[in-house]
This record gives sequence, C-alpha cells and structure tokens, in this order.
Amino acid sequence: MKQNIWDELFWRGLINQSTDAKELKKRLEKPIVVYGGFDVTADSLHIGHLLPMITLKRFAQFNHQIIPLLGDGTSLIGDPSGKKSERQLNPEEQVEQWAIELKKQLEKIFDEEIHTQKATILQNSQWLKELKLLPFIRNIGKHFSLGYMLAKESVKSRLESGISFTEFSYMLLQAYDYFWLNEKFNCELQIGGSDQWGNITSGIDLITKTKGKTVYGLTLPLLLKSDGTKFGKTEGGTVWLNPQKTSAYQFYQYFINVSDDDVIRFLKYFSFLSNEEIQELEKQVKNNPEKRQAPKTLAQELTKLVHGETALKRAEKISEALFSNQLANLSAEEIKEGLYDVPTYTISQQKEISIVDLLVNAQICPSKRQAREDIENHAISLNGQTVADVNLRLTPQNCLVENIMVLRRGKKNYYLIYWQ
Ligand code: 485
Repeated sequence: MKQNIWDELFWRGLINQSTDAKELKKRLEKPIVVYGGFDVTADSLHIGHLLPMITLKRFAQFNHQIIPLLGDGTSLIGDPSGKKSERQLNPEEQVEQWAIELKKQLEKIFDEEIHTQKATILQNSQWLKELKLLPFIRNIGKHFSLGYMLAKESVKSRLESGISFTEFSYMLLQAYDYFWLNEKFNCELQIGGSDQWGNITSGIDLITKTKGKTVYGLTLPLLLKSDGTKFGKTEGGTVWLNPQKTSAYQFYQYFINVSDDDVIRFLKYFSFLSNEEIQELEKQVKNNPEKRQAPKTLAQELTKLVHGETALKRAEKISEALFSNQLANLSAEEIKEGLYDVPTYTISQQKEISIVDLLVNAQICPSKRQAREDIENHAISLNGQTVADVNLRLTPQNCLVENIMVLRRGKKNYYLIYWQ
C-alpha cells in the first residue's frame, strides 16, 4: 500500500478533478476529515453510489476521518447537476421514509469504519431544517454573485430548457453543508462524482470567503463502459444495493459479466486488491480469459462488501449450479432466484403430460416435430438431466423441488415449470 492516499487514488485512476494537486497531496500527509454526500431520491442506493462510498473507505484505510452524509435535507430541493430537466419534488414523508432505508444501507457498508470510530454518518436535515430564510439569504447568499451561479455547468446547461429557483438554489445548500461540516468537524475535503465539481467548489469558495481558510475538493471519474452502454444499468433497469430490489445473485451476475476490456479498470476502482494482485489478474485476462478469474474476483469482492459472506456463497452456488446444469443441490428459493428472468409456464388441472406436449404448450419448441428433433439431438434437459426418451410422460413426481421443474433447451435457455 502507498504511504499517501493521494498516490493510492492516483494509481487506481480515481482522480478526475481536484483543487491544487500539490497542496492537497501535502495536506494528505496528515489526517484529514473528508465527506461525501448521498441524496435521497429512491428507497435504495444503487451501484452508481459505490465508487464514492468505496473511495471514502479508502480514506479511512489511510487513517483519515470520513463523513458519509445523507442528504435528507437537500433532497427536498433537488440537485440540478447532471440533470437535463427539472425534477418532480418528492413528498417530505416519502423522503423521510427513504432516508431511513438509506441510512441502514450506509451503516452496513461503513460498519467496520463506524466501529473503529473512523466514520460518522450524518444527515443534513439536522442543520438545514433549522435554517431561517432571512439570515440564510442575508449571510450566505451575499457571498454568491449571480454571475458566479449562472456560470456553473448545472445552471448554465439549463438556462434554455428551464430551471426553477428551487433547483437554482441547491448549490447554496450544498455549499452551506461543507461550511457547517468545516465549522463543527473541521472537515477540509469533499469528494463526489464528476458532476459534483460545481457544488463542491461552491462550498470551498464560501469557506474561503467567510473564514479565509484553505479547504479542498476532489472528484472521481465518470464510470463509462468500453462498449458505450451505461454503467449500472441492465435490461431490467438499475442495479440496486437493496437485495429485495436486486438479489445478491443478480448483483453478482452484473459484475461477473463485466467485459474483459473493463474488468481491470473496475478492479482498480472498486476492489481493495493490491497493484501486484491486479497485475496478476491482468495476465490471467490475457492468457486464460475463459477461466474468468478477474471478473469472478470483482464480483466476489463487491458482493461480499455489499451483501456479506453468506450471500456471496449463495450467489456463487447458484451461479455454478446453473452454469454446469447441476441443479440437485438447489432449494426452491435458490432456483427462483437464479432463474428470476426466465420464461415460466404452469401446468394446471392435469395429472400427467408428455414431454413433447409440454415443450410445445410452454412455447419452448415451435412444433411437436421440432420438440422430438430437439430431444433426439440431446438438446433438452429436465432438472439438469438430458431427456433421452421422446415418449417420456411427466407427473408431479418429476418435480425437482416443491412444485418446480426446470427445463433447458440448448446450453442457455432455461424455463421454469410449475405444477398447479
Ligand atoms: O452536502 C451534500 C449534500 C448532498 C450531496 C452532496 C453533498 C448529494 C449530491 N448533491 C448528489 O446529488 N449526488 C448524487 C446522488 O446523491 O445521487 C450522486 C452524484 C454522483 C456521486 C454520488 O451521488 O451524482 O456523482 O457523487 C455519490
């Protein structure tokens, strides 16, 4: 491990923009208090929040104090940064409900740092709800010229399409957070994604003007995938951190499917593996790509961090069983979790059915002729076993577990069949 967190972030490619690099690196030789904010816009955090969280953990690893800040106050206003149009305001009770969930998630991710007293989770409603309009506009507003605010990318890019005074004023609230955290916790560094640079510098400028102090800011790179698709999205939508919304298995699958072109960069960003360990995996990608050692490691590290060891083992078990079509050891719950996105079919009011009829009725094969041909070609398996007999008749006795049968056509196409 490097001596200075700056060098660690640098070799990992984690520095996008920062205040004067030389000065900041020098300051980071001694412990600093650093914060990063997370707004409350849904009932769960998602993998777009992972990079800033993991980066905060790196600071803690280097003996700095970290403040993961829940933006339950700022979320009532709505950050225009990176947004093409005005957001709908969420009801206050909604934000409060969501904030409870997000706080639990932050406590889980930063569990170790909280216990070792390196992390303090705060919520900005604590101070923002106390603010009084007249003193705020009088004392804080006076330090922001209209020209300065209009020149910020988050505002400038919206002048044509429209921006309300509500969203326009967001930068002042985030600036005030930094000011408050500097005052109460001697916080001297704020980090965030690249879209946060404008808000971060607003805070720095406010502190400089009011207190004449030097404080710092740093942004992380925007996550882009080499194929141009958006990081953190699947066909099913966002990859959430809440296992009720995105199961640990789906989460694991997202990272194990990262392409060889992205995996080394992502290991640097997201894992705590050393440079040497990552170089070793880079060789594996070049020499034995079919073993998928690097994406497996990435998926393991992140699933363990977000969902814990037990959930990781379970995700690995399901993945291996489905990959090798050895389904006997899976529970009904594990089968449903692993096959969450496959077509299903229910056999109702029947005591038995021929395999050929089932293949046609469940739309697995387009015709009886095709169904027979597929069976003769050993392309159909039932519960992990190749079907050899075209005249096979099925009864509920054929279920793998509970009322579930699993059919597979070819190597990849799974179907879940329920007996009713
Ligand atoms: O004092 C602060 C109050 C709120 C925030 C930051 C400091 C949150 C920030 N305004 C924001 O909207 N962040 C986004 C969010 O919460 O979803 C994303 C950023 C992304 C990265 C991530 O949060 O778009 O770049 O910073 C952690």
